[in-house]
Amino acid sequence: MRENLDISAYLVVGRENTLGRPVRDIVRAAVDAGFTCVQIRSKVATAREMIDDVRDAAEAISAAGKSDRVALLVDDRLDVVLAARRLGIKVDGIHVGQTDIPPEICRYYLGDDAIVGLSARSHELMEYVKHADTSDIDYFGAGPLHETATKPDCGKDIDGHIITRSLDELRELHAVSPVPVVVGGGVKARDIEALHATGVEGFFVVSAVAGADDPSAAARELVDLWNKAGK
Ligand code: TZP
Ligand code: MG
Repeated sequence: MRENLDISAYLVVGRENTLGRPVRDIVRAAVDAGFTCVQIRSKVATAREMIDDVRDAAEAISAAGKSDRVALLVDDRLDVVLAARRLGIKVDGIHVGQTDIPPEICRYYLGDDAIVGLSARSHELMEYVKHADTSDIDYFGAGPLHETATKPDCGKDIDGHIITRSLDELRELHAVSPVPVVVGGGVKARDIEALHATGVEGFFVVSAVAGADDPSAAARELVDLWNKAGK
């Protein structure tokens, strides 16, 4: 568990999301702009490629002088986190989904200081979040705010329909969740002010930064909007 975890501006990125640009450059652009958390997530990279991308991301965060403030997480791949750590790469934790390695197992292997994030269940979300055992998790990921081509099955309910989350639901989610909540899925600059007003602790994006023509400018705009909304 982390006392100083900041999930307010959270970049999720893999090599399939960058329009051919190095993951390192996208991470550096986001962190320089004020993003507070980075997750390496790839459904195409091999384990070795994931380790390389995690190393590059850690180096980009370090080069920005933010290794002690910006958390670096890996989606899903406990093996990659363990291997990266064994290789001396500073990885802060993992983000898992409902059908991935259970949070308590991640906690066991990564230790008390690690960050363990969990995607909240889509079905009966409020009831789930109210009663979930959060003793091993640092935050919930929730969404989607909008349907998204980046993860077309995000929010799929048991009947196969995609359920997006309304701002009212996110407000309630924030109120009932025992742990901080970060919301993503189709999030763009135009959503930030309203998302902030729900009280959730942060937003996460893939394409709004990694797919932007100018990732630095896009990241700066998102961070500025979030920070301004907080005033
Ligand atoms: N988890 C839920 S939605 C999503 C992930 C990783 C993808 C969001 O991508 P984008 O491009 O910000 O819509
Ligand atoms: Mg997963």
